[in-house]
Amino acid sequence: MQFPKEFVWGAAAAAYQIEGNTLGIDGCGESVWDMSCRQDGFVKGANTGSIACDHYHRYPEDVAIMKQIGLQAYRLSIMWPRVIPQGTGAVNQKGLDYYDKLIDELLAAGIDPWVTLFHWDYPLALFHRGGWLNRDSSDWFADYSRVIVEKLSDRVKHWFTLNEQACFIGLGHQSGNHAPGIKLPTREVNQAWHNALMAHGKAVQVIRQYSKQEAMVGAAPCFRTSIPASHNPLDIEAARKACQSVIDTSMFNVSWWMDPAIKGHYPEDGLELFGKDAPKVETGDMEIICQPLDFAGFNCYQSATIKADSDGLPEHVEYPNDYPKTSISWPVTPEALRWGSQFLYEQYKLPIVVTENGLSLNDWVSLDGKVHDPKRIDFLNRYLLGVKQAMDAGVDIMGYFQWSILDNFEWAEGYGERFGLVHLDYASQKRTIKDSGFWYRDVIASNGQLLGESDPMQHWPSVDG
Ligand code: GBH
Repeated sequence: MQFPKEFVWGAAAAAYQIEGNTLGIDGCGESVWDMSCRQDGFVKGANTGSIACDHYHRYPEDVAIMKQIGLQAYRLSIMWPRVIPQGTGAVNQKGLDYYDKLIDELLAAGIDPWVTLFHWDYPLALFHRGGWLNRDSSDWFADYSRVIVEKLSDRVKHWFTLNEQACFIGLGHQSGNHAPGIKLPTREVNQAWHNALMAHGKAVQVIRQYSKQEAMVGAAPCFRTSIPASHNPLDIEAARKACQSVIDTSMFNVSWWMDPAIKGHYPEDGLELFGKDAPKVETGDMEIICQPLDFAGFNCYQSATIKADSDGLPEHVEYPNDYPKTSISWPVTPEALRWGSQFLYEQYKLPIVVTENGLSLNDWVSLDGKVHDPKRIDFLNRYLLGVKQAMDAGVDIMGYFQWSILDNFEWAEGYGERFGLVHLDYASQKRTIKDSGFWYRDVIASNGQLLGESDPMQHWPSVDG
């Protein structure tokens, strides 16, 4: 099993999920997640991100663990209200210094920092000024981005603008189960969507203009992917179609994000589907949104499986009741990476970075003091085979970031879902590297040679019955 020499092996996390120390500590401002966490019943177990993994104080220990695992790169995010407590205006020097020190710590450990500007911790003060619905929101984001880029770009080369717009708009403003927890009519959801796309475009411009070195820029979207039920060309074509078109009014259609960002226009089928609820586009908007990118991020967890019906149209294949699922109840579908990467690459022709992939299990520390998580090893192995298969099929994949380095605050699910390579005892803040963490260390050290050669398509899971 040969991966290219330049293939990047990393892991990821996000500020609000690991840092803690949000509520006024060292001048940190509040985010919409701080607000939603206070709301009765919003987060399971009434958990909040106010302590989380206390990474804000314990980052030297965590970076040492990353080094022990041998990470080549670490994808982190910046908490906007930690740096600019009101979202715009005065900079909190302590907050900015924190990221400065974190970047230095990573570089000293030989780990390349890949920075996401926004991973959902939207400044509460800006939410009260209309948030993403306010047409000024993209300028607020651009101003914030400039502060970060001017401070860190002498050392940071790889940037992501927004993490999963489909989630922070779709789950945050449409279904309402993520912060800020509101349910807007479709028209307004789309306007917030459009403003977030504008924010993406302006942030790319800021990075290009103010970076102190040549920067590589992308975003980290998530979306509905599909796997063909068999290698029959009709099934493959149906899966491609299901993945590439706008099929519903959810925000999880890949082209609804990627077409504007990469091609400079909303997709026709989406405009037709949304009709009068489509975003209002002003002159010049698309030129801002559509900026040249260096790679396409891809957050990948699960996929639907699609076969061709008698007319060749996409038809969902239901997973049987006993189909393997993660603890959060997502189906285990390794080929999501095999086919998702290919469909994305065909459509947008950008090198792909797998910006997130992982699974939640109910892990615990065993009596021998270790965390045995063979299922996670198996899962990651299978999904990584999917990456390799896509590469063998000609898809350009630059690297892979496991989600996540640490067990952490899983948003509305609270601390009940553990995605980490490293176990967190939240009461004592003790870290324990799981078996999968040691396994990933060996995978990295062997540049992927350790992965088995088996073909997940032929062995498991089989939905053909
Ligand atoms: C990511 O969200 C986040 O970036 C990260 O912060 C989080 O901790 C991690 O994953 C684990 O959840 O197929 O149309 O039904 C991913 C959340 C999961 C949201 C899959 C969309 C299904 C979309 N996504 N989900 S669809």
